[in-house]
Amino acid sequence: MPPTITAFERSPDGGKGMARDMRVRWALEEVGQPYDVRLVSFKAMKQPAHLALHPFGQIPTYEEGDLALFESGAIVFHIAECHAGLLPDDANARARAIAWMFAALDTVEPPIFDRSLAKILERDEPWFEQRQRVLEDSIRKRLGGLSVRLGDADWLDGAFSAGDLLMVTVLRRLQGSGLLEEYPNLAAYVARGEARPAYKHAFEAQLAVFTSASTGLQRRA
Ligand code: GTB
Repeated sequence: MPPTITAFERSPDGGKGMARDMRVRWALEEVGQPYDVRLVSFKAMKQPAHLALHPFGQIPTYEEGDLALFESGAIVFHIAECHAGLLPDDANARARAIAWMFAALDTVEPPIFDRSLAKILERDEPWFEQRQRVLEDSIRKRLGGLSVRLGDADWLDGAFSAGDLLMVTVLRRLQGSGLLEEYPNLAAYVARGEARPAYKHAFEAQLAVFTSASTGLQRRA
């Protein structure tokens, strides 16, 4: 039985790959693992059946045999550990790739996500512009460090890894904001990630939730 992941039945982004099932789909496509997708509504996410899989009532989740996982980073890590292609064999290189996974989720993503959330939830607050500036300065600090470290390399540490996969999904959220574009090597890095066949397959699959009649289940062979 292939693993089953969950995704939004109707993602607020209309299928632009911003929801976090995208990184799990991409990882599965990179390693060539077929998977099923169960599409869930906002209401179903808060029901006991889904809460048993995800304590916070969110997507994505991952079920495989008697294993149930939540947290996109943990799921990508599990996929990378179980299949060749997303983590190097060399122990030190593997440890560094894992460090980049944490850096993406724990250091780079928070100010980027907070900025997006503030744009939705705090737009009418009198301090909105000031807070945006603070968040954008935090983002620039992260992008500056990342840009210097990447330099003119294709990927963060040698071959493409799960660290790059997560970092690209995090940085994508800044596309068109002007912030990413201030760092041309990072914009090119994101474009390189998006050009990977596995990324394209994952993107098309999540977009298909919107473009085809949804049956509540997707199968990716
Ligand atoms: N840390 C967890 C992880 O990485 O798995 C966070 C999971 C999470 O935030 N899930 C969101 C969710 O289920 C979807 S991804 N939200 C529903 C809820 O909390 O009730 C966040 C997200 C949602 C929508 C967009 N978008 O439309 O642009 C982008 C990102």
